[in-house]
Amino acid sequence: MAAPGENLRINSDRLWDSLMDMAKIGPGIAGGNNRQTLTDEDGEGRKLFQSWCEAAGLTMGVDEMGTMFFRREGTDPNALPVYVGSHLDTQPTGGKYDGVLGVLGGLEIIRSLDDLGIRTKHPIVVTNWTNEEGTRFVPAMLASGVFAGMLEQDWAYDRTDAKGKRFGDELVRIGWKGEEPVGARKMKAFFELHIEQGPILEDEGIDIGVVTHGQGLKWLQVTLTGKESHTGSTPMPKRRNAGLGMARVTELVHEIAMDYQPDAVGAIGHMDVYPNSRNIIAGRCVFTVDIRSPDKEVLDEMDARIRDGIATICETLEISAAVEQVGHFDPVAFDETCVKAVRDAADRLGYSHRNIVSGAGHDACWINRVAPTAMIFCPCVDGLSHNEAEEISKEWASAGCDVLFHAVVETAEIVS
Ligand code: HGY
Ligand code: MN
Ligand code: MN
Repeated sequence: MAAPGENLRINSDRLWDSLMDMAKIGPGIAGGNNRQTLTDEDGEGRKLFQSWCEAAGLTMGVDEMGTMFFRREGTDPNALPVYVGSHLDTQPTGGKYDGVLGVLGGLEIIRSLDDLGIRTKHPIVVTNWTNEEGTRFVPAMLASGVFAGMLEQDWAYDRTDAKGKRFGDELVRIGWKGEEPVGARKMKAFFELHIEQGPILEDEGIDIGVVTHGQGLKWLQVTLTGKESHTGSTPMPKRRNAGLGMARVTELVHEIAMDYQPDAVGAIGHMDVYPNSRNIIAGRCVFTVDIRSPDKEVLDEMDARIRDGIATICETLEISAAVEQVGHFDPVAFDETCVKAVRDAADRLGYSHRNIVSGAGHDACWINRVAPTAMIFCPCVDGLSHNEAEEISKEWASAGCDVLFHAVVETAEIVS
């Protein structure tokens, strides 16, 4: 394929302005965003994105999971489109760039192609995947998982949030349940630009992460059941303390992850205690174990050791446990041709780059199962993400988007 011209660059100011305008929707309390999936704020962000895409002459399609597709025609309408995108939903205390950079970076490519009057053979489709974060409705990467045929749509519709609201009902409520069957769309390739969400690129002073792999992930939802009783009058030997159990499992997960350094990670970020009263021994605790590793065998071994450890803790404390796997994908190796297009683009544009494995999960990890897929990382300040203080520089955003531009246009084949 003919590589795009040296001079192809996106409009850095316009990209940055669009990021700042989107960040005004669902503002957090500390400078970031709270635009959780299928909330009114998510609906507002979707409408703004739709208005920008339609102003750029794109035609919208929405599938039954609410994922948004905006198509720029190619010269060959039958050629498989090149997809580009990420997610607009955020964590409850999320940053302005996680996911959003990849969606608005895709739109910036379209806007730049129009500025330059460039046509491509293959259509290009900009995508906003529903519920990448998985914080309001578990699991993460829900819509892309259904699209890839790895998660059942009805099961997805029945996922409920902490207030018992159903995913399927909320999708209808905000008016974004589309008509398209999920997964019907076929892709020539999918590219996702994302912030690294880790410290490597910034620490090494490197502009671009050429993402070769994504680590595997397991989310285990654990329910520990003890017995509510008075914190003052219940003798210590008679207590069945689910809260103590959760504390010991938290330590266990950390210790097991530390056994597989430097790559494995493990933590518990979601914890609910019932009845959560200051003077009642916790009768029930519900929490989610998040373990990850680039090595499938390690991930499975950690899973087994954690389940065994929970059983031992329950026996000692005379409490019971239920463990449900609510999220999982195996480690991912991205498509070599697409990864090469990313690496060659960084070279051509003169940006420093290095291979990198993604610590976070992304929609690309699922889409890689149904289409050739690759990711591009840009650095983020202190490697911080899933924190309202998440920050990137305009230069990093532009460099990442320039590389995305070249990789997408090379794959979509410039015609004129
Ligand atoms: O959990 C993840 O890795 C992603 O940020 N949803
Ligand atoms: Mn993300
Ligand atoms: Mn995220």
